[in-house]
Amino acid sequence: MKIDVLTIFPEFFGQVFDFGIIRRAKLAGLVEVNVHDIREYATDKHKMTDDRPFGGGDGMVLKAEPIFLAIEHLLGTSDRSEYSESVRVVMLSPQGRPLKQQIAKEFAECAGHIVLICGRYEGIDERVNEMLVTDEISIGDYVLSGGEPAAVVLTDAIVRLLPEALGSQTSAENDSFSNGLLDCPHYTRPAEFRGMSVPEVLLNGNHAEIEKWRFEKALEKTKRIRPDLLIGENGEM
Ligand code: 9D3
Repeated sequence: MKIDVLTIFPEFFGQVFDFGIIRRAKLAGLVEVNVHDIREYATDKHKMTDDRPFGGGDGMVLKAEPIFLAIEHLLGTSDRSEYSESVRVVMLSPQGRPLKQQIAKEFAECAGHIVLICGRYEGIDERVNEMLVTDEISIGDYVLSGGEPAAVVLTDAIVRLLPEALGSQTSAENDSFSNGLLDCPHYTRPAEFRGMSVPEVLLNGNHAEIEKWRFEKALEKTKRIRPDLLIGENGEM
């Protein structure tokens, strides 16, 4: 898989892809991640990447041309109907579909080349969305100052799902959300720490009882913190 990030702040990404699972996946040749400065595709003498909005208003809008030129350089076309089947051009924006584990899974399974466009300012020229973008994604209902942190989040969520990116596939299957529940509590040695003891059931070696305890704790925690995860799309429990 290849992931290209388009941003006006390339330095933001410094070493963010050089740790843990993403680092290992890169070293194993499972993924290549490259960050590109949109400014390098600006054609005017001041290398302008943004301009004032038509119709007036506060703030600046990212210009279409540098982003079209960057996509043409990376994909050979600026017409999304000509993209290969495995190409995704993702706009990170507050207007996007909220990111879910299922979306990361679909990208990990079906995408071979992903271009992430990081929005900024008051927005981006709409012709970028009309001609280049295949998916518009938000990472949640809160305001960021740009799409860069969202690009990191999405990259992490996708790369760790690539086959063989994790040491053992079982840990991906045991993740929160893959069974629709939050994770159960965990403990390690010592069995008593500053007067706080580990639940007895985890120490007795009865694996059927341990699995039952873990499921009950996960269900109890999900009901309390995230009851929305237990309700189906049609409102049933
Ligand atoms: C003035 C109205 N705002 C739109 C809701 C403007 C605005 C806010 C934040 C424009 C851009 C941004 C920057 N945010 C992102 O680019 C972004 C984002 C986010 O703010 N929240 C959750 N996911 C994402 S993905 C990209």
